[in-house]
Amino acid sequence: MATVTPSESRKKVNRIGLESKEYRGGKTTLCAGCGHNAISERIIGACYEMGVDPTMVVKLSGIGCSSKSPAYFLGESHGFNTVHGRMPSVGTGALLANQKLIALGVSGDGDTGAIGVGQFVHLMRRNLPIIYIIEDNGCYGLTKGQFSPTADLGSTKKTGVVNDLPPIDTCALAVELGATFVARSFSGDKKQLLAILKAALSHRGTAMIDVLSPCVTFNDHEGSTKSYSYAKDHDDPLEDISFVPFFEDISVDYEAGTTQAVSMHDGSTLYLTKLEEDYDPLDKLQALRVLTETRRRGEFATGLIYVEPDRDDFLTMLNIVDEPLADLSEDRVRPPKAALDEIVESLR
Ligand SMILES: Cc1ncc(C[n+]2csc(CCOP(=O)(O)OP(=O)(O)O)c2C)c(N)n1
Ligand code: SF4
Ligand SMILES: [Mg+2]
Repeated sequence: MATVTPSESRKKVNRIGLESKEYRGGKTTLCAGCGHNAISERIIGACYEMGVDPTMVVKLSGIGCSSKSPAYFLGESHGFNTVHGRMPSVGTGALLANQKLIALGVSGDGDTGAIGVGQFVHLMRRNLPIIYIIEDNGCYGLTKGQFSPTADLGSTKKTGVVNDLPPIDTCALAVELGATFVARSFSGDKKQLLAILKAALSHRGTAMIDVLSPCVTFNDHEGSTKSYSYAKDHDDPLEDISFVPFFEDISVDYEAGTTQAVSMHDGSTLYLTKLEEDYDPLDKLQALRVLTETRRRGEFATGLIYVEPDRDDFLTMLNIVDEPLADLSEDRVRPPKAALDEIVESLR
């Protein structure tokens, strides 16, 4: 019989008997201070606290630094790093094959808002049971910082190029298209993001979460004392072109109903407005109004913006059998010859 040492008996486990470390993945290769790393930590925390069985999770992503991040959490789960912007269709296939899976998707603002916008639009309409996180840094981090479709109008790149296109608000788009759970948070707001992720894990339907997540390496500009170029002039190791500067994680904690100004590494300021405690997320018109009004003031509304808890999800609507299609024997998924003959005969 195995003996249990005192330290083993003291290990903290969740409701399915797993320790927090069993929800971890590989070591991150993203830049230090990248908001995406903080989001991975919250995903680990939410799955641990909710007692999610990691072996029943399928992690899905597209292409980008954000889409690499599923490698850094839930190492025991299934994973599919799809083609750029094509996570929704692969996720749909995975859930049709096995509707017992918990689908957890991570995309980027480029992956979702540019090449993947067509798939995103239809995913939001269908209410597939999937958590769809956009790690939103306003740029294509992996390909060195080009503007993405969520970049603010008038924002500048370090080359001085000005973005002259208006941004897509993915939350407003998702609400408008019929998504049944729409939230926004900031990678550095541990408490709020954890709460939103836990709520998303309890939702049956598409849970779309836009998480503002600073790219510390490319989303910067000249003149800032915290910018890449400033650091480059003041730090010898930066002679090496492959050097990526080290930045501290940005962390915030602010009250419901207040606006918090957050200084970003590039010297710019992000204004986050937390929804009031008595805000009613069931009211769709109010959700769209709040998103529009905060955006006009140059702020981002954060919190659970909209939820419609009772709508049938896509798999229920399709009325497919409860058993995973992947487990059905061939005679149950393939009509016998006699049935096919009957159909052909009826068409004569
Ligand atoms: C079909 C295709 N087109 C273009 C690319 C180049 N590419 C790789 S990642 C990326 C954008 C990533 O941006 P985002 O989704 O915002 O992720 P981030 O790196 O900012 O986290 C692009 C355009 C690609 N890999 N595949
Ligand atoms: S380039 Fe930007 S988005 Fe990519 S890992 Fe570095 S900080 Fe994160
Ligand atoms: Mg991006």
